[in-house]
Amino acid sequence: MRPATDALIVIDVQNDFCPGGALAVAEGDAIIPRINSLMDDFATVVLTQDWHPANHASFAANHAGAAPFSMTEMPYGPQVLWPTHCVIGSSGAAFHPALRTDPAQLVIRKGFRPAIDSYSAFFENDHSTPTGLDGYLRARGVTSVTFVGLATDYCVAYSALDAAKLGFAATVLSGACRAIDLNGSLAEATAKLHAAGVTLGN
Ligand code: VGL
Ligand code: ZN
Repeated sequence: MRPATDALIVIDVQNDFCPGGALAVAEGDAIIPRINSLMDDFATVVLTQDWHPANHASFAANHAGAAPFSMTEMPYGPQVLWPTHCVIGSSGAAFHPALRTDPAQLVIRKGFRPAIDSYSAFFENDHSTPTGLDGYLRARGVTSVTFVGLATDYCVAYSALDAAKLGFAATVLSGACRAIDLNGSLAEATAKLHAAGVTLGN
């Protein structure tokens, strides 16, 4: 068992990010047994859930003529236009059935505002609208956070970068994550994680 100051944050292990899902990450489901057993080592376990309304601005389908995986400009900066995924209440938005959810004390839902995407578990993509996770962890005395889940180069990386910025000791266990790797996004995310002092483990 890790010290009570350590939390495990499980990012977006949802059907739509697993094989057969709307935004499937290769081998996304392969990490689940490892994540399930890691949960036994942590007194604090948080799950995140990507949770978008059908009219969400990150969906290519909501931009006339836009192809999935193309880029657009949002008021807060560049944004990938994704295939429609993790629509609120859909089976694609549900946690993968093999993922243990009982050990989690908190589920953070993110990306529910139509006009703004939210990769990070801490802040939406404007880097200023909070999800509340920072306050929750601090109130529980957490100082160190370990990230696992999907996808390494988007929601996991953004979460770990924000954690480091907020002063938490942050670790990403790459072996318990899988990446989308769109146009070099995995190499870019890895470089940013190193530069931010995030520990990369296996
Ligand atoms: C994610 C793209 C869009 C993720 C979520 O969980 O990494 N990626 N929404
Ligand atoms: Zn999303």
